Amino acid sequence: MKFPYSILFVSAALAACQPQTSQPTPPTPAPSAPSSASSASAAAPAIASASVQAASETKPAAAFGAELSQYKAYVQDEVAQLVQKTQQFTAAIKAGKLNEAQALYPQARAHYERIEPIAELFEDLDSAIDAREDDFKAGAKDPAFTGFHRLEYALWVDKNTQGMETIADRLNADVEKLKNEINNLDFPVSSVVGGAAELVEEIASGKISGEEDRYSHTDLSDFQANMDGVQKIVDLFRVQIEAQDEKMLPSVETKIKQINDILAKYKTDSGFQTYDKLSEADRKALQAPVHALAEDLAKWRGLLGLD
Ligand SMILES: [Cu+2]
Repeated sequence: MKFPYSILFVSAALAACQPQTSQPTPPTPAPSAPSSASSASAAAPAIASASVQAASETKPAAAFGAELSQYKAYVQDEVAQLVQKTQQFTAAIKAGKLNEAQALYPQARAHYERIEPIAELFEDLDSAIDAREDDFKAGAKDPAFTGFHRLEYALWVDKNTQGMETIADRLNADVEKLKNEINNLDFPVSSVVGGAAELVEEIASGKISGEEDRYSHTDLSDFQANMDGVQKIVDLFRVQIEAQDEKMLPSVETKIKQINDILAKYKTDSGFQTYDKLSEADRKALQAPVHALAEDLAKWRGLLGLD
């Protein structure tokens, strides 16, 4: 689950951006319109026009078409695998095969966690697929609680898959819906770049506690998948970032390597060691480079002229 951020900003910016591709920017009419990014906390349409202006001074969002279509192909490929693995996972649940379902759980999730940087673009499906029990009044047994973590609860806490057929079917339907939605979705470049930074920050400040996979403790598999998804975005924009700031890319790559090296220590034949085996010091050692990476990535939208 990725916490949504400034969804209003994103849709306002998008709406404002679309005519941009065929028409020149109209002159800013209102004298009250913000003249600098620092006044960007005003009303949403004003923020949008300020961001469009800033972007067109450096590089118009339309110029990232090649990167965005590459990214979309990556997301589509991950979601296709998500659909397939989720079918296997839920088939094991419906057949009452506890061990098999437990083994498939992190494998299916990995395909979802790789596309988590853009999860705020499909907020409703994100909560249906990846919400935690904290989001529900009655907690884990709340009838509205669906998705991976509800099934995780059945597999590791109840150790019983009885009554989970409906949740299993719903998860299959939701990932299928996601696949169709992705096909028709425009990925705003600021959401892709900003989403990567937000996700890494969320790992450092939230996921690091083990909250995401609290019943199964398969968190390290999710972290690795998140990092894979972030790496993909870093790779897409490396040329532009290098052109803007020559120290930024080596700095980011050093941190990604530090994180991947730490994760590699916990690899097993079947995936990763469970997260409950990590001491407080182990978690802190992982948190430090993740936090530092988040700080670097937070500058990328600005470097790309998207703020
Ligand atoms: Cu998640």
